Amino acid sequence: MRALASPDSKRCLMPRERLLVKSATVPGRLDAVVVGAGFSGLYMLHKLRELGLSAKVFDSASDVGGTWYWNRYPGARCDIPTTDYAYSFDPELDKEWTWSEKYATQPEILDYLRFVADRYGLRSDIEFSTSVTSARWDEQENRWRITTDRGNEVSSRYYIMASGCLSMPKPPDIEGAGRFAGQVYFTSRWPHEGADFTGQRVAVIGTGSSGIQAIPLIARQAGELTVFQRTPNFSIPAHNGPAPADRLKQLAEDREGYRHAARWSRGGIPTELTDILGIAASDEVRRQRFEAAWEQGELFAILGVFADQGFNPASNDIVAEMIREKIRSAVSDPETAETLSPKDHYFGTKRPCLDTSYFETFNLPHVRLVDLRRQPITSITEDGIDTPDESFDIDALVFATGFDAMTGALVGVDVVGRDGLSLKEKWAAGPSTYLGLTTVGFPNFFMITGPGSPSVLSNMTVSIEQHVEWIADCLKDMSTEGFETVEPTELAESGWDQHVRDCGAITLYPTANSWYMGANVPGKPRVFLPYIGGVDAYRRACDDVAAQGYLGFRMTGPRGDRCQDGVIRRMQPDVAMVLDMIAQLGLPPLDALPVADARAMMAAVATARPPGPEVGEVIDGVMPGPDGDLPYRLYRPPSSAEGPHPIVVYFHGGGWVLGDLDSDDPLCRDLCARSGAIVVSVNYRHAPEARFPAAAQDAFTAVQWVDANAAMLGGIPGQLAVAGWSAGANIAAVACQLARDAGGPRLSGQLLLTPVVDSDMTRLSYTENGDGYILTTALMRWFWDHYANPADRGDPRAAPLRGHLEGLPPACIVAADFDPLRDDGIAYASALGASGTPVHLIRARGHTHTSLTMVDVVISGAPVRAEIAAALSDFFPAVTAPAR
Ligand code: NA7
Repeated sequence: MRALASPDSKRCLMPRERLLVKSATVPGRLDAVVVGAGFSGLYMLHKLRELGLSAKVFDSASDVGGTWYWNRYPGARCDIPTTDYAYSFDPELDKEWTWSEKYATQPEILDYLRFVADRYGLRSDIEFSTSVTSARWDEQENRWRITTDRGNEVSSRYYIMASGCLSMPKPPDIEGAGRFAGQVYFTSRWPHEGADFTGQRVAVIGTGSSGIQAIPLIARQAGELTVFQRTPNFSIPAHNGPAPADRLKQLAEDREGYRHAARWSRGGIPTELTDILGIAASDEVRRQRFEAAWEQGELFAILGVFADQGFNPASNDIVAEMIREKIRSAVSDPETAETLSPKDHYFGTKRPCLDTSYFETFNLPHVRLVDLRRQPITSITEDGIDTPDESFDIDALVFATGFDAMTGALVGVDVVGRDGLSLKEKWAAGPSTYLGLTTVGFPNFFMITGPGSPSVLSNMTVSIEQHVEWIADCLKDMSTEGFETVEPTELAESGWDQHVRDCGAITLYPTANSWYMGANVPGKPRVFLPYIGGVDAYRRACDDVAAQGYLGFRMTGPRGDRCQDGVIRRMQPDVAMVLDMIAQLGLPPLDALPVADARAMMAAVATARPPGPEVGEVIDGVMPGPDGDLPYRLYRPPSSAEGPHPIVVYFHGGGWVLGDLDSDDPLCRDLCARSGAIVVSVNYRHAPEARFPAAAQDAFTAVQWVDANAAMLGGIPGQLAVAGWSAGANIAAVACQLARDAGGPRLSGQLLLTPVVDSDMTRLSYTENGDGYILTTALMRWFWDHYANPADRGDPRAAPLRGHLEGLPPACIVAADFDPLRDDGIAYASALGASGTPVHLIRARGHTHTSLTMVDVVISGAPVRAEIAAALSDFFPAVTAPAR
């Protein structure tokens, strides 16, 4: 082992760092106060010292350790392999500590943190057994005034909460909780001297991670053990033992490479992600992947059996059912097994657990499970626990009832920012943060692993290091540039909150009553608290913020202010993911290909996508066109919706060059199933074989034919609308103008999905989005060149925006944020509106030109398509749409 660093090593600053030294040594005046001496607080203190800043850490515990100081219950271990659950900032430190097991016990992790504290001489700046009770921002001084329960008051430039995500125990919310006269234990506040349950009648309330870890060990001692379970939890065997050999080998061969991979992984552990979809895999593949993950005994393995299990209920259920099977085979009594089998939430949406013989414990004759759903606790009494039918006399009661997670410790301190607003008040309806690190109204205030950061969904140590390093870099940059305060802007914060919500919304997580959702604490707002976009994506966002001059932060100082306002992530997360995946395929741009090859590529891509929803019936046919037959495909709504139905004539996208009846098939199914209308998708003639105005002529002819044959098609005569996507929306809009000019057919509406309505490619959306979102400016140019001569491009049959816009049917226009055609759509909506046409403009926030059509791939498109379908149904007010 290397000699311990001198506690004074912080004074040995490199010349560059000397610049950062503040006027630190005035008693009671500090550069930084940190709350908490766990993993976060210790590393934060170390970094602050490296910067030459004066800092003090306060912790209510009598030693370092944070969560590992308090959670001393029997069986307490981490549930991330300890090879990964360690600091990586100092390779020497990393090499000096060897864990004894795959999942280290609480005493060993606590020893590790003590070792770290001593190695860096951190204790001299930590005040133990001291809680920070309030922190108030002093507007005059630009400093925090911080008071402790020992009556100390300190003034600090920065205030950093390193108070942990699971550190504020949830107060017992059970009738009579304080009444029990025997021994009472909380897993989160276990006595240092331990507990001896030998021969006792013990009750444990709670079957989360803590309960599941503690119960098998308590059962070994207890004379009788009764477990009171409200919600059964998914748990997999930890298969604890020596640290995994493969990881040790990787670390030995390339420690830095391994740690780097962890930092840029999805969850903070280097893991190979699968692209196998549960719904598409064979039974054999499903079983093989599941059993391998089960054997591995790691949370990220079982959470990653299939790529879609976090999103797709059917895929999730495959994994869930296999776990339930395992529970049934482990527990001898079928009724107990059933009670232990989780069925009320999707696997992973409540924190899954790792256990050692948890389920098998219920086979022991002295262990009993009480299902609180069937037999709720009416009261805790002096002697035990009462339920409606039974009283349980006990000697000891263990509460394993969890925490006020993620926000409890933060609002537990009276933190008051600008204008006297407290953090508790600000967050009354749920937390709001920028990057989970900062929050508006609280200058120079940082949270480590706060809500809105990956924190509890990741390997905490990796997330902690990233936060600490980001904060340290920020303080360093501020100092270098002469700024004294930093605070996020409203715009940046609301943008981040939205992004955090968007990321959660595409997963199954918000469906569960979990502590991720604040649902375990009565009265707590139901908000999905962590950021689920991944450690890698999150780190990239934080880095981008810094690289863009601290985008979304206002910095002030004696030399002036700086504010680069903006939103760091506006794109829907699944759209960004799909774009990344497409980029990785390295496909050539369509506009670089001959038309035949471009068509072949599009067709090949289409074969790999999900088929879209079931509809009642699909019929292929042909209709007469101006120059030969036009193929069509008719989609009838699911049989539950009785016909006849309104009809929508639909034209596919593809720049007048690409596409066919198959290309938009999932979208047509989706529109049909959601709106309850018959969709007739028409394949029109394509360029360059048939140039302008062939496609437009075909569209109008198709509309006329469908109108004339509505009854034969199962439609309601006179209830006809047109729809299209992209170039298909172009010819749909043109067909409306031609129908008006021809005096019919009378159309009930036009649905224009990200339409081309003009040949002018100079609108701002072309500049902003013309490169990199599949439909590029170059591709639009390629389309136009194939479709229409320059001289024709101003013709209203090519550019309907330039036509007469009076007397047209009501319109629903969809404009996507990241689409070169966004402003085309908006311009058409406003021009139609100005001409007296009712217009419903749907802004597809965070979407691209193509993403809304990616049914069952881009999940965030589903609510937008629901809105589109509702607008489509509204074209036919006399007809009842199916329940949505
Ligand atoms: P958890 O995971 O929140 O588990 C708490 C357990 O206590 C859970 O089974 C709860 O049931 C149960 N509980 C809570 N309140 C009650 C009441 N009033 N009556 C009955 N049962 C109750 O906390 P843990 O300490 O186990 O684990 C926290 C995290 O630490 C863990 O996820 C790891 O990340 C480490 P519920 O599910 O709410 O119905």
